[in-house]
Amino acid sequence: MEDNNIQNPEGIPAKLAELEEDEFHHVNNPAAGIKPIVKKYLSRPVSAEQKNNKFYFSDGDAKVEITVVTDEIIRVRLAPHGVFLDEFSYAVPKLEKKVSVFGLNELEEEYVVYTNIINCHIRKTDFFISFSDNQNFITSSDAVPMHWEENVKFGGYYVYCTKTCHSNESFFGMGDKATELNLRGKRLKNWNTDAYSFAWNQDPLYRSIPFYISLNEGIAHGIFFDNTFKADFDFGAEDPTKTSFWAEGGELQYYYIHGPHMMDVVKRYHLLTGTHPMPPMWALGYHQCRWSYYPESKVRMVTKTFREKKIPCDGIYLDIDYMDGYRCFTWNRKYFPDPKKMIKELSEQGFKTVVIIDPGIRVDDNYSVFKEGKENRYFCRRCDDYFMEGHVWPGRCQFPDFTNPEVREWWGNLFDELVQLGVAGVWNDMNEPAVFGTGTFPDDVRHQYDGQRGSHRKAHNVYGMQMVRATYEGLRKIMKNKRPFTITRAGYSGVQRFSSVWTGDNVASWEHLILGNIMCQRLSISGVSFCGTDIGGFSGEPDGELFTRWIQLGTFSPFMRAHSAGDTKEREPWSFGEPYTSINRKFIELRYRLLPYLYSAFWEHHRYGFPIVRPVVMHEQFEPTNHFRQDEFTYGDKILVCPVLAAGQKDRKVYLPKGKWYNFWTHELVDGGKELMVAAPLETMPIFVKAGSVIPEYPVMQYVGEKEIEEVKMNVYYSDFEANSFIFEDYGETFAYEQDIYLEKKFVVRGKENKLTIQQSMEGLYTPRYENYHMNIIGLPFKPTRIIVDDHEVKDFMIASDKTVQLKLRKNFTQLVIN
Ligand code: MIG
Repeated sequence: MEDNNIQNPEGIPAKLAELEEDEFHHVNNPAAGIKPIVKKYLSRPVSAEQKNNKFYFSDGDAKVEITVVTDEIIRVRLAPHGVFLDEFSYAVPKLEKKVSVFGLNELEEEYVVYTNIINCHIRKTDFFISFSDNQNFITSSDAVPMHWEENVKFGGYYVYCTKTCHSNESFFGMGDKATELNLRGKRLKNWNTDAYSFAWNQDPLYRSIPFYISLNEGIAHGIFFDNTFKADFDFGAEDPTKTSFWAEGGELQYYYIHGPHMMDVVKRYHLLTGTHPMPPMWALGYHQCRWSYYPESKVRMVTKTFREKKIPCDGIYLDIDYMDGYRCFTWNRKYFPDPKKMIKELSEQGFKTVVIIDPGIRVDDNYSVFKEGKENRYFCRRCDDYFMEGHVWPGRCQFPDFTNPEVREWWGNLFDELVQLGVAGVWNDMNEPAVFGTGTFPDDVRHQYDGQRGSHRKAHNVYGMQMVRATYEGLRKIMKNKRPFTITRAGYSGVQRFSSVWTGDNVASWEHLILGNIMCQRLSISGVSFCGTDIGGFSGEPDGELFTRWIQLGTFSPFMRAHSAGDTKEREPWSFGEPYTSINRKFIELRYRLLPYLYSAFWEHHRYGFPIVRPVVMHEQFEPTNHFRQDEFTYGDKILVCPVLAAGQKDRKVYLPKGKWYNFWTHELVDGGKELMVAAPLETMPIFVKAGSVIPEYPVMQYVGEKEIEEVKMNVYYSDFEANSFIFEDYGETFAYEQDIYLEKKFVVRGKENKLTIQQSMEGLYTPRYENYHMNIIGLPFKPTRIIVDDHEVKDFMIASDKTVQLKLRKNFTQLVIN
């Protein structure tokens, strides 16, 4: 792109007009003027051919492949000179054909590849590609044909796709971008970057998720541009009538994913790239982190204070200072003389220990990890065959090539000792990869790329994902039937199959609280549901109010961890004194009370591809004003929250989607479809529950597994219509669910003026250990006189002072009728 006006070696300016295409020879012919590099476009398709579910069209030179993947997903690939690369993708592990009815029609003006649901049109005059639904509504269309541009720096092509952008079209997705939720008018880049203290609109950041959702005329579709090179997306920024995406190499390969609902698109994106495995239940609790807790006495002091102050916590983190000279898989014995003993004692107090790991391996012939990597040639090499070195925390380092399956296997096995010491989770940092000074690896570093070969230009964006994959797969093997916990900073589409993520080095400011809220919503609809921010802000100093508001957001982030940089003041939930400590405790307790609800939402994510956090626009995409709402979101599909994002607030405006909602704190029933002013002094935040919901609740515990659960509270929110709820239960820490050992419960709530019926049905092979439910019926509009459970009258119920109806029930009841 920068090389548009190339001059030949003698400095003669290009004379494009005088040259015919055939006469034109690049650098071999210094006498001739060199033609400026121009973009080349597909011209008219002259042939069409079908091979099973793949269709090939050619303009005589370039070829386009259209693959029908499912009824609603079609993949498009371009080969500028007719030769496609081997099928290979880190994002889409296997491309399964799940469609039976499809075919090709040739019409006068176009070819049409069709399924039962969608059509892909290839226009005969100019190779424009467009997609329509079975009502003939065009959802996506090329604004110019697919094109490419030679790049002399690497002797290959930049590849481009440009689509029509409609005047009211909105865009969502793209992972962790630090900007408004609606991406309309933005230009964004994907190139994983260590972005310490990133600013609003700073781009790129740590992850690359080349997937967006478009919303036009109320109809959604998605584009997943599966190309790992440095890539750009332009959502009507340069030209408001065009949406483009392009990459600095690789294939032009994208998936068209049909809606019409945003939720359909997101679910289908998950079908391609996978979902998070079920996390161990403890990983959904509260985590405490800092750079760094050391020595051991400090770790013990912090954990002890949690228990003394009765603030629940499950995870305690060791940042880089636990290592010996920052050498991965070693311990600083001065700070941690007996890690096994410490981890064991922490675990007896209910703490899981999570340790950090970095990709940089110190060049040190007395260090076994380096020695092994060196002997086996596991480290990345430059193309001229020397090992690549760079400086990171340990000093001079070499870096494992995680795109090599043998290296991943080796790396995975290195965790054996940490697991034997009792470590329960691994934090993968600096894996963009980050190198001091230069930022990252030089472009010419070579990667094995699972046998496909690649320079760093191609492997950069997947490096971090392959590191955490190696970590996860290794832990999974070593821990046998126990679920490992991993967290990563860098990632590419599909990283969710291996890890949770945090949004990186944010800042203790209100602006970053706003950003964190947006980024979690965005990550969640981009496949990465298990996400969270550094609560409190990594750099800088929050005051008590900001910290508490951040704890409130974190209570409703799928991953909840407070973290802070080493040069800041202590940052635990009690660091700001009262009233903050008590409010922080109250919200962390709320997190634990809602664990079975979050766990069920996680199952819906894992098994069915639903995002855990859902922006309002996903609930009501037909309402244009919702395209710009980014404060409120639902947590699962029953609870709507709206974090307070500014200082000094006592109330705030909240939009509720249509329907009836209960104020979580007051039980007041309100109508949605409008904005309300909601009280939000520091000790509370706006939380609403959809009428008709059944929300399971655990007793407050200081950590997961502290108590044997004797009964589960079931909060039933009366509705005068029928509503379904769903609850998932299993062992919480094994992979038995993969053998179908779990329980899915369904509740149907049906209310009338003077009658409420609740039905329960169950499916699955798991039996929870508790026997009873404590039913808590909220919002009943009549005074109950008779309660019948499975044909028996229950006399033993109570009406509490807040008018809720309380009773105990056997956990396997099938029908409860209240008159
Ligand atoms: O160069 O391990 O984002 O969470 O505390 C900084 C020290 C390296 C960056 C991570 C941060 C972590 C810090 N790391």
